[in-house]
Amino acid sequence: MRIGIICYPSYGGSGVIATELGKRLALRGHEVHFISYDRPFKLNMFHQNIFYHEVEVLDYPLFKFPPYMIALASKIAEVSKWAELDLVHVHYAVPHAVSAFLAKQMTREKHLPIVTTLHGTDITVVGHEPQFFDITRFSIEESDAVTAVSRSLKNETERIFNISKEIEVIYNFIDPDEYHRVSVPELKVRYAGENEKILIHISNFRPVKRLKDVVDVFARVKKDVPCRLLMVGDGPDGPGIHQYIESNGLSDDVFFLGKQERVVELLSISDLCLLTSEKESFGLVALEAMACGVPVIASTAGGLPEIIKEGETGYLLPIGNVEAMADKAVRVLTNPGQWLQMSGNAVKHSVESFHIDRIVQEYEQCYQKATEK
Ligand code: GMT
Repeated sequence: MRIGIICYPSYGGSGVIATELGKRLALRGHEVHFISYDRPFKLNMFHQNIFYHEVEVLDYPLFKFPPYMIALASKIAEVSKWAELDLVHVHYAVPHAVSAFLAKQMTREKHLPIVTTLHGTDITVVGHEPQFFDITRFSIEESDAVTAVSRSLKNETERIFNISKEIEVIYNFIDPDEYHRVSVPELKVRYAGENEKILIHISNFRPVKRLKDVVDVFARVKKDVPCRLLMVGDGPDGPGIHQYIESNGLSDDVFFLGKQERVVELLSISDLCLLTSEKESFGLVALEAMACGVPVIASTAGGLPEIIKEGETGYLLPIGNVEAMADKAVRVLTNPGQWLQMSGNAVKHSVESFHIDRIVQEYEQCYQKATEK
C-alpha cells in the first residue's frame, strides 16, 4: 500500500509510535510518506520505501498565526495526488484529522480514506476545551477508521464525545530488538554507588505528570533504601521541580539529564521506573521500561492498568498516593528475589503482548478495512 503518515515530529510517544510504525511498514514492503513540519526525530534511517515531505508555512506579516492546518491540508492533497496514496494515517485528531478531512475534500475525484489514531492529549486535554470540542468530534466522525491506544481512551472518547463511530483499540508497541536490558556498568557508577539503587522518571515534564509526586515518592524511598533519582526530559514544570528538589535538600541525589533521544542505557541501569501521572492514555515509557526489565510503580491513571500487570510487572496505586507508592517501591527494592521475578515478568509481558510485529499487522488489517469501505 501507499500510506501517508501525519504526526508530530518532536519528542513524545505519539511521534515515536507514528515513526516506528512507518519504518516497520516500509520494511514490510509498503511505501510510506511522512508529512510534517519537521523530520520526525526517530526517522533516522534511509530506506527506499520511506519519503519525507516537509510542510512549509508561509510567514507573511499579515498572518499573526501561521496557517499550519491549511498548509498541512495542501501538502496532504498534493502528496496524495502525485504519490497516489491509498490512505492517510493521522496521529492526533486535532489538528491532523481536520487537515486530512480538508485534503480529502480537495481530492474528491479519488477517494482518500483517513485513519485517525487517538493518543490521549487530543481527547483528554485539547478536546475538553470548549472551542475544540465540536471540531474534535467532527474529525473523529468523519474519519474512515478510528483507533485508540488503549481501552480506557476508547471508553473516554465515546463517553466525552458521544461518538457513534466504532473505535478500535490498537495498543502501542515495542521493538524488543531495540528495547532490551544492556550491560553498562560504567554508566551506573556515574550516577550511583555500588549499594545504591536507581529510580528513573521520563516524561515531557508537563503538569499531568505530577512531578512533585515523583520527588515525594523518591524522598520517602530514600529514607529506607540508599538510592538516586534520574529525571529524564524537560518541559514547563522543569524549573519548578528543580526548586522543589533543592528546597527538600535532595539536589545531590537527583540527576537531571534533559531530553534524551535514546533511553535504553538509562533504563538498563535503573531498578524502578516511576510514573505518577494524573492522565496517561497508554504510558509508552512504562512499556519501554518493562521491555528493559524495569518494574514500574505507577498511578492507576487512564490506560496504565492495561499495560502494567498489578503485582507482576509493577504496582498500580491511586493518583497522588505517594505513601503507598513509596511502600511498594521499598518492598520491591529490598527483596532481590521479588525484583528479579518482576523484572523477568516485565520483559516477558512486554514482548508477548506488545511486540511491534503483532501490532503492525493489526494496523495493516485496519488499513485494509478502511480502504475497502
Ligand atoms: O504524554 C504526553 O504529554 C505526550 C503525548 C504524546 O503526544 O506523545 O502522549 C500521549 O500519547 C502517547 C503515545 O500514544 C501515550 O503513551 C501517552 O500516554 C499519551 N499521554 C497522555 O495521555 C497524557
